Amino acid sequence: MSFRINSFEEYQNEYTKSVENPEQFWADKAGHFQWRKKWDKVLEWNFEKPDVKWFIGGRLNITENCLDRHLAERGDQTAIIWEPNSPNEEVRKLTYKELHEEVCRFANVLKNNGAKKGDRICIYMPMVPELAIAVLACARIGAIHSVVFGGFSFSSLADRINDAECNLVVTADGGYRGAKDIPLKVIVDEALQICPSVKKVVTLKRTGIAVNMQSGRDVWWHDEVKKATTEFVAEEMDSEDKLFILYTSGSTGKPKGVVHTIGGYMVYTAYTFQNVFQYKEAEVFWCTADVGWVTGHSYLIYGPLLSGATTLMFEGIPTFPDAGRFWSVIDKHKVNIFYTAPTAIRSLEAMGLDFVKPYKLDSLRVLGSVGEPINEEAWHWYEENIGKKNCPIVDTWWQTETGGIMISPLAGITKTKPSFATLPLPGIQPVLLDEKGNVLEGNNVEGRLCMKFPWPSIIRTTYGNHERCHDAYFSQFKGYYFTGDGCKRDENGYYRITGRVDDVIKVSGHLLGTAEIENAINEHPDIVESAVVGFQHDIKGWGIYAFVIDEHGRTDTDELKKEIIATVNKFMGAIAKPDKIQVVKGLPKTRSGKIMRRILRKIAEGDVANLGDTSTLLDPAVVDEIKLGAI
Ligand code: 7RM
Repeated sequence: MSFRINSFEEYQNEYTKSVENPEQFWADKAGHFQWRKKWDKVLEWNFEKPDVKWFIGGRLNITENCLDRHLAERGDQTAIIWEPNSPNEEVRKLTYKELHEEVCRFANVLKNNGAKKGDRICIYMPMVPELAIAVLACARIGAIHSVVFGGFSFSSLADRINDAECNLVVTADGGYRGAKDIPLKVIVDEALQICPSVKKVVTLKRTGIAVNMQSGRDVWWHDEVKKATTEFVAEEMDSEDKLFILYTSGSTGKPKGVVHTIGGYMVYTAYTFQNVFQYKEAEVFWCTADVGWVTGHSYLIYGPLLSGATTLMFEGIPTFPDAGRFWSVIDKHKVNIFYTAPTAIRSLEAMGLDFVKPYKLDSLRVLGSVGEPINEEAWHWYEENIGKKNCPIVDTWWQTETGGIMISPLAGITKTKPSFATLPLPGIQPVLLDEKGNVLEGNNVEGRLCMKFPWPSIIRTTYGNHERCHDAYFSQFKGYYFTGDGCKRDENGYYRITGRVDDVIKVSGHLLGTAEIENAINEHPDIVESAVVGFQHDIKGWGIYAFVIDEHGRTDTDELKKEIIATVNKFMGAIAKPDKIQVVKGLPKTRSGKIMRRILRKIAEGDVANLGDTSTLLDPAVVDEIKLGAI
């Protein structure tokens, strides 16, 4: 049985096998990895609880599969190419042998600082090789990593540390992002004032800014690695032990800690990496996502390293020093496969072709898109100007909770169609349901996207609160995993994701809960109440529109708006900055006190003439006032 799909016919055969006998299918795939002990049973599942286990009884360490397994054959091959924020700083390259040594060394550092199997370790770092080293070192000692995106504020960081009760934080003094320096350690210090579980902080020196080191708690990365050897026997783990926690926004409350476990995640990320991108020996793969998001976990670190690939990590941003940076990096490192987000494509498209023209881009073979629907215009721009009509585009649909790509073309194998994620990968059984939960059979239908059968990297739980996992994903439609996305199936059975059907929005590719943004806004002492909705935005996909009520009824509101932006920055981070803030006297509510978001969405879209049924409004005058002040 082979791991790789080489033709559309093979895809169809594999798909059929995966549905007819999933256990046999995935056992064959899992057999391609190194296990200390093989599993006793492939799968047990129940979507009502939910309770899903894969490769039960299997024993392994994922880092032996990412690193040790490759040493004999490709020890001297580059594992990670690191491109710094500034094009003038030196590139770093780590071979598999070097990466193995550094991961072992840092595993010793973690152990020396009191970390052990099962501990939760928070990683809050810039995009430097040490971030990947820290992630893998956690996995090597059997600790659970929780990477927090470096753009989150101290308060979001503290929430995540507290939810997982992390006892160790790995950070850096600061990080470079374009022309900005982010004072990471200062943010960590502020967060730790309210995080009693944290006993140790390991800090990498990156920018050299002065930082405060609390004695007994804070140690420097460079001091610690000097004391550590490069040998570390990987901890033997159970297939269903937790590998990581990654926080994602939901429609209510604080972010949820999505939990992935080792065996299934390993098999699925490697399988999808190799098949979707059709990765070939010695190619350079570049995923532009930050490791703070799931895409960075699965397709910058784990998928490529499990496959013995060369993965490129970029510290900076697409527009620094200018909007040609992505294309210059592609030429510089002869990137073969490039995987980015529609929001980046659209923003670079808007900068004009002069930034693309100086570059050859002739190393490219495959282009990928992830994070949100890619509109046809951006798809064509990408295909013509970056791919030179010579590279298949894989529009990959998946989620933090799915661990890996679920619906996507296989590069060069599946016939693509702009704005369609096309077909489910082997092992994936999507269904579309109507609002009442009836399965929509056949083609040319549109409904809510659900999954009726588990795949190896499905979410196992939400950390510390299994009920929440049940409620968020397995309760709306009994017996199914519900994605939260709307979706169409066309006449050929191709899938097109239409967007979220709940109160979360994708802003520049970042998933944000409107409730979460409201909570941040409400931290402002003068804000009595707020309501946040999304509106369509040409570049970001969605923009953030906030309706707020000011306690003092201020009329000159410019100052208030600035303060609100600063508050959101402080309590969430710059990614949640509202694009539009409208100060209102009241919010449209039903008689039972529920905010009628449908109406606010229409107003935010500028569609005030079609507010729909407003008969259940408690006070229709509120809506008239909001309409007049709409931005
Ligand atoms: C990987 C990631 C998940 C949500 C998901 C969708 C949207 C992601 C696509 C897409 C249309 C795509 N994880 N989404 N990929 N929509 N086409 N190719 O993004 O947890 O951050 O977000 O993103 O709404 O539910 S995520």
